[in-house]
Amino acid sequence: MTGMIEKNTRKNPDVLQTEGMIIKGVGGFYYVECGDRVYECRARGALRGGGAGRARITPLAGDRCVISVHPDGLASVDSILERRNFLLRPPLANLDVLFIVVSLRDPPPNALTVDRFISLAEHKGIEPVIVITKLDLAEDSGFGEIYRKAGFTVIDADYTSEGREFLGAIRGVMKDKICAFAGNTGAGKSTLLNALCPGLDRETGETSKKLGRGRHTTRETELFSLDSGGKIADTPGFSSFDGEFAEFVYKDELADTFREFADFSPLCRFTGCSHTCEKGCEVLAAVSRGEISRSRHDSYVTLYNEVKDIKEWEKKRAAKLR
Ligand SMILES: Nc1nc2c(ncn2[C@@H]2O[C@H](COP(=O)(O)OP(=O)(O)O)[C@@H](O)[C@H]2O)c(=O)[nH]1
Ligand SMILES: [Mg+2]
Ligand SMILES: [Zn+2]
Repeated sequence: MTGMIEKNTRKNPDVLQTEGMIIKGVGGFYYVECGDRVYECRARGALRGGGAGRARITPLAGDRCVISVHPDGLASVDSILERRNFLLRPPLANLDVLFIVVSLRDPPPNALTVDRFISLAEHKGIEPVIVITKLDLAEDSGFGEIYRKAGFTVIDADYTSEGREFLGAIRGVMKDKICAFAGNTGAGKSTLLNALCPGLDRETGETSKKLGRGRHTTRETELFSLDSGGKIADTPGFSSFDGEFAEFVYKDELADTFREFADFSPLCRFTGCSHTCEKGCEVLAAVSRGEISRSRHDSYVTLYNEVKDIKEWEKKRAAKLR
């Protein structure tokens, strides 16, 4: 229940507590949306999460929280409610959908980049949705099909199509969800964002070049509301994981982030099969029969090799850094 001031705190009857969502954090302030109001709030001391350990946490855009509103209009964040998931880069909590934007040309599609995004999204319980752009510049010679076959929603963002029905399809997926766009620089994320919410008017390729902005413009992650329902994160830092990959899916969990393996992996001859080279591997058999795309399996093997030598102690150290 948001939007309404719900109850008085016992300590001070003039202080009202309510629940909302952080839509932006900047310079020690958090902007918390409660229904149709946004409160500028300070975080009150160290905040603790709602999870089992109630560890200290840094509030993120997307976090649900309880705030106190004082009679003089000042407001503060009291606590962060339990998160469904969170990402370090871009800093976002409770993401429902990750739109992976991939252009058929300029730049050409890179299956490994797409599969890396998908794997991380699946690992975090975020639904990956593939959006294909620049269909006016090149034929789709089967890229979208790889992902449709693997069980993903694939949306063709053809701006030349009559009525641009794909926008309706994307809005439909976004309804009541927290969403973000990922994809290589130049894939068409800002263009798509502008088409979905014209009021936002994000810089696209040409303008950002003209202004000489680099890749790492520091702007805070902010959630915008769509008129059609749902929230979209404007995340300048979410263009590509290459070279700045902050999070891994470890090898024991990796196969589970390739959803089309699920029909076959339980049938492998050996438990603990890595599905990379083993005799009696049913995933490999499905690849050779064409039931799993070779391109998807190639990405799996690449990601597996990246993480296979990470030791337990290194995992623990990485977990502490979070
Ligand atoms: N022809 C064509 N150009 C596009 C399409 N989508 C985006 N662009 C152009 O591609 C360039 C990069 O797009 P932009 O939205 O800035 O990509 P971003 O880096 O992912 O935000 C811009 O010049 C856009 O106008 C498309 O579907 N077709
Ligand atoms: Mg952009
Ligand atoms: Zn196997």
